[in-house]
Amino acid sequence: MNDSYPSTETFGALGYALARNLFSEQQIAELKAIVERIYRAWLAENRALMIANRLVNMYGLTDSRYFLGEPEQRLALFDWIARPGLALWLESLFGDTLYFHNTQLFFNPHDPGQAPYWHRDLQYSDVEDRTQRSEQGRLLALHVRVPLIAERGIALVPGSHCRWDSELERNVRFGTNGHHQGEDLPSSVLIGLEPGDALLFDAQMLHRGHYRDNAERLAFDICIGRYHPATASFLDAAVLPSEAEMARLVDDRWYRRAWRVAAGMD
Ligand SMILES: O=C(O)CCC(=O)C(=O)O
Repeated sequence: MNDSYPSTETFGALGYALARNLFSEQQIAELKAIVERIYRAWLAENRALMIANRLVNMYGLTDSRYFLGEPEQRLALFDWIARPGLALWLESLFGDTLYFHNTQLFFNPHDPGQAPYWHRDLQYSDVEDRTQRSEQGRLLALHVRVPLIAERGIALVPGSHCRWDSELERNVRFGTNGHHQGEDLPSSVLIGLEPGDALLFDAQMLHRGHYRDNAERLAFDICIGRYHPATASFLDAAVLPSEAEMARLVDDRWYRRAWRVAAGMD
């Protein structure tokens, strides 16, 4: 990446920012080796569930259960996530206020006919839609998408992080009044990504994955946020580094703040 961090002022207006070539080939290869090992372990346990429930992602890749006998690899993953290139970029946008919330890995559905779906992330939680709407200006839940394979890509509705749905968007998002969640939305953009790129987006903006045109997909999402009572309760301490592990990390700030959130101290 060149010397200035991208899209500082546009994130506020669009709800996303793209950093091309933020990571080197070597950095992506290191991450991919760790993520693929965890994905294989998860698949070995969850393949039937993945097919039956039509899953397109797994989460909690930093959970200590994936690192039994591999403690150094867990440290490497925490360091990879909070690496200076990423931490400094996010700090330039949001100050030193963020905490590490979780990770997710998005892959293609088992059924190639399965359609992707427009949503705002919290719609799959027990936080009521009207609370999401009224708290929208105070929520900051972010994804940093790190594609491990080139993908075309993810669809976003720019600006939808700071307004609520139009009638059409609402009907599409909930599949009501003859609409379905996979249909195209006007003014959406489809963003193609290459390994090395990072796409930062607001998890509460309208977004949809894109499965067709991608023979295979492996998109590692780092979930980072600012404390809010509606999202803090979803933080699982099992995905956080221990005190001894944090002492060995290059930058432990996102993780220390996460422990404060987990303890209800923020
Ligand atoms: O890429 C996908 O399949 C969907 C992405 C998504 O919903 C998310 O990152 O929250």
